[in-house]
Amino acid sequence: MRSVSFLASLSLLSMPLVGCTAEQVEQPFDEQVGLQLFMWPWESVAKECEFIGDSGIDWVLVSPPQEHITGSAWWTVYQPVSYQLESRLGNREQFENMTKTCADHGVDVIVDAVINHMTAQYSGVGSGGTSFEKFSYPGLYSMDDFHNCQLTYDNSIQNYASAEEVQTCELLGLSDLNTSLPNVQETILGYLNDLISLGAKGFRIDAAKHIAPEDLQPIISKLPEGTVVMLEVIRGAGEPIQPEQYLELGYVWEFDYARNMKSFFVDQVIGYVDSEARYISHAPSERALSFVSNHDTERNGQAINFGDPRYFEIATAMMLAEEYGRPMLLSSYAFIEYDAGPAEVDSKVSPIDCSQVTGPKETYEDKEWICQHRWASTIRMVQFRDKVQGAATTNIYQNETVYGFAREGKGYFITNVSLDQSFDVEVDTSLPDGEYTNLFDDQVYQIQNGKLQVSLPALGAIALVVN
Ligand code: ARE
Ligand code: CA
Repeated sequence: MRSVSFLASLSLLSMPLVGCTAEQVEQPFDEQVGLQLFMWPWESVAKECEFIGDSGIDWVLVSPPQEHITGSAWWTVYQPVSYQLESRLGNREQFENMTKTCADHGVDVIVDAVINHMTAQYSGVGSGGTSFEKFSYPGLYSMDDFHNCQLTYDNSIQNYASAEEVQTCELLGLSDLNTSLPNVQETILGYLNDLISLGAKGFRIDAAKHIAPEDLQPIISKLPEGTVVMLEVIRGAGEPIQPEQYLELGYVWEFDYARNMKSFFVDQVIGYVDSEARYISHAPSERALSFVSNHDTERNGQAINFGDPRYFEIATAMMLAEEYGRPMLLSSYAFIEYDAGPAEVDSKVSPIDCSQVTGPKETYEDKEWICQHRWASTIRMVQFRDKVQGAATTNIYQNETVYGFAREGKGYFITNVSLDQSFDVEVDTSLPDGEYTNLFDDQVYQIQNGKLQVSLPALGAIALVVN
């Protein structure tokens, strides 16, 4: 099944927001692996979609496509100037060509929709030539269309413990749209529908935490049937706004998944061993997107990033092997400075060529494209995930820095996250006896009486699957 029919039931969306649990929401699609192509230009995405589709990856998340403020920092694309598709990543025609080409290869394009705010600049000219002021965007919004929260000295969010502040003040000083207004909702819907008319299959709602669910509901409920919605509501301890409040609107990224994955490698202890307890603080699996890192967490220290390529490789494999959520891979570029954008010529991101990449390198140059999604073990694990679909997590093994588990009768994954110690293990794999090839390195292992006996080196990993 290639076409995503998420939130297919519109009646679902007319249900009251209060008193409805996630269980009531239909789950029309099976395992689907996504890939965030951070700051990839449309032409490069289009070229890469053949490989992506052939690999069994089902959807890609692309960076925001709308006109944006100018500058070399990557985050200019998160400051919309208009909803024209004129950006450093490409134009309207290139965007449409990308969605078509990707669809031809069975890959859905999910678009990062920046709809909470516009810019933080006093005034300027955008990437498509539009002149704007912080509270005035010709043909779209004027002063009255923005919140003016007056809750903080500069109108920007200071205190995440105040829900009102989080949703009506300015995130990072970005002019905050008054998303409760019908005309603002209408304008946003117009933008999203335009993207759908160009072949977008769904959206990541950027900064969804900063838009009240009741403001999003009237927008999302009017999207065509089958539109996929993913919401960025970062889980923050003790905050009044939590991902759970958005589950009826779509999927949420479970940030604790990425954080826990990092702590497994850094602290070398797996938080909860039991398969249920492991996800205890997480959004329900059927509503969650799991990820090792995204473009924010690879920069802010909360997750594993390209600086530890072997961690990234093993963690990605482990995510694909685990039952929880729907995984999203990340493919991005190396950086030294937080702000640094990718290589550009004439304010357009230069084409990306991943065709020579088959695995992680030890280190990366500044601005080098890492092409994580081309790593052989990752692609094989995408196929592992397909093959173990529906199989329960069993035979959990944990000792010192070694953690392993089976997807009952179908696949087995084990890793040792120690940096310097190897461990001899004998584990019950639940797999039929026979010869298996490790998806990481082609080494062949024997399973006898369901058991695997092996010396697992430092940062070793084994993934076996029944073909
Ligand atoms: C840039 C500069 C800022 C400057 C601003 C305006 O870095 O210093 O004030 O411009 O001039 C991205 C970049 C930002 C960038 C912004 C605008 O990450 O650096 O600012 O674009 O160009 C909160 C939100 C969450 C948000 C994160 C960043 O809840 O939604 O902050 N994430 C999304 C995107 C970002 C993007 C934006 C939103 C804005 O993924 O890439 O910003 O469109 C706790 C809370 C979280 C909070 C987090 C960080 O964990 O629980 O909710 O996340 O702290 O504050
Ligand atoms: Ca807001």
